[in-house]
Amino acid sequence: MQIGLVGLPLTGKTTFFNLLTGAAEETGLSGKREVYTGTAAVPDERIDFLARIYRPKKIFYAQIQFKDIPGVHRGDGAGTTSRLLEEVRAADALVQVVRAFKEDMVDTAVGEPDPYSELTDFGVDLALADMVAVENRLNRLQGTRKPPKDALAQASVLQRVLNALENGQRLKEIELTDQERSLLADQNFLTEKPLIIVVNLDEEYWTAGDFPGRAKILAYGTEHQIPVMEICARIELEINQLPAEDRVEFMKDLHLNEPGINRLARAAYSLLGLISFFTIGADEVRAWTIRQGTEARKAAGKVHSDMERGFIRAEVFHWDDLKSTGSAAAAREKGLFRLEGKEYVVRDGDIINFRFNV
Ligand SMILES: Nc1nc2c(ncn2[C@@H]2O[C@H](COP(=O)(O)OP(=O)(O)OP(=O)(O)O)[C@@H](O)[C@H]2O)c(=O)[nH]1
Ligand SMILES: [Mg+2]
Repeated sequence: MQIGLVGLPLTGKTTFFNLLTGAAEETGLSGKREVYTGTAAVPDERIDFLARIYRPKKIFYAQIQFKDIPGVHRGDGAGTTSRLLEEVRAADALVQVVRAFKEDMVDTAVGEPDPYSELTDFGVDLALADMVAVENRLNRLQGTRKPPKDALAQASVLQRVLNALENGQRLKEIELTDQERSLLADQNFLTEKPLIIVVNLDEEYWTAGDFPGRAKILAYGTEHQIPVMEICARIELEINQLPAEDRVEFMKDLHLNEPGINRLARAAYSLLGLISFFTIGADEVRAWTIRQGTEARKAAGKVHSDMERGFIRAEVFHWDDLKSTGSAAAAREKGLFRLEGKEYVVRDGDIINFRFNV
C-alpha cells in the first residue's frame, strides 16, 4: 500500500518526503522531478511507553510507504502529464500538499501562493481525469457489437457518475449501492482515493495561526470530509536538524507537542485503513500492521505463518489498560486479559500473545 504525495509543482512535496523517509532528494528548481519511493516509520507513543516498561533489545514502529510524485509544470508535454497521472492512479491514498508559503524563487517560477485556488484546481484536475475514464467506458459500451448483458445498467450508473463529477462531487461522495459499485468495476478512480490535504505554511502564518484562504479551505475540507492538516515544512526541517535533546524546548516555544511530520505519518496510516497491534517481550517490542477488521487468526499470520496455521487462542489485553494499571501483572490481576478465538476482530492497540501449536 502506497501513499502518493501529490499537488502542484514547488509546494514542498519532496521536502516532506525527505522528512518522512529520511531521504535526501534534491528540492526546489534543481529537483530532478522524478518519482521517489521510500519507507516512513509511524511514530507511536504507545510503542515508546511499551519500550520504557519492557526495555527490549529492539523496538519496531509500524511502517508505511510514501511515493513522491512531482507536480505537472505548465510546459510539460502530454507524455509527462499522463505518466505522472498514472503514478497518482497507482497510489492507494493521496496526500495533497498545498502551498501557503512565500518564497521568491518559487513565486517567480509559479506565481504567488493562492492555496484555495490551488486546492480546488487540483481537485478539478483529478475529477477531469475521472470524467475522461468514465466517458471512455461509455463510448466503448456504445461502440461494441456484442454488448454485455448488463450494458444498460452499466451505462446508467456511468452516466450518473459522470453527472455527479460534472457537478463537483468526488466519486467517494456519490451514493451507490454495492451492485452499482460492482458495475463500475475496478476503475481506480482518482476522486475515490482517500485524501488528506496538507497546507504547507509560512513560519509567520504558522505563528499567526492563520493564512490567506484558511476559512475557505477548512470549509472545503468539511464539505468533502477531507482532513486538513497545517504543517510548516521550514519548521519541520529545523526540528529535524536539532539534536534530540534540544527539540522539546524548541517545539515548546512554537506550541508544538510533536513534529507535524509525526502527525502526518499517523494520519496517512489511518487514511489507508490500517491499525496496529503489539507484541511485547524482552527481545523486542513491535507494532504489526493490519487492516481494520482483521480477525485474530489472520493477524497471527503477520507475526509468523506457523501462528496462523496452528492458531489456538489469542491472549489479549489493551494498551489503554496497561497504561491505566501501569503493568501487565496489574492488568492481569484486574481481569483485563482475555482469551480470544480465531474470529476475534483485533482492535487498534491490542497487545497480543498468540498461542499456537504446529
Ligand atoms: N519558505 C519556505 N520554503 C519552502 C517550504 N517548504 C518548501 N520550501 C521550498 O520550496 C521549494 C520547493 O520545494 P520542493 O519540496 O522541491 O517542492 P515539490 O513539491 O517537491 O516540487 P516538484 O517536485 O517540482 O513538484 C524548495 O526550494 C523548498 O526549500 C516552507 O515551508 N517555507
Ligand atoms: Mg519534488
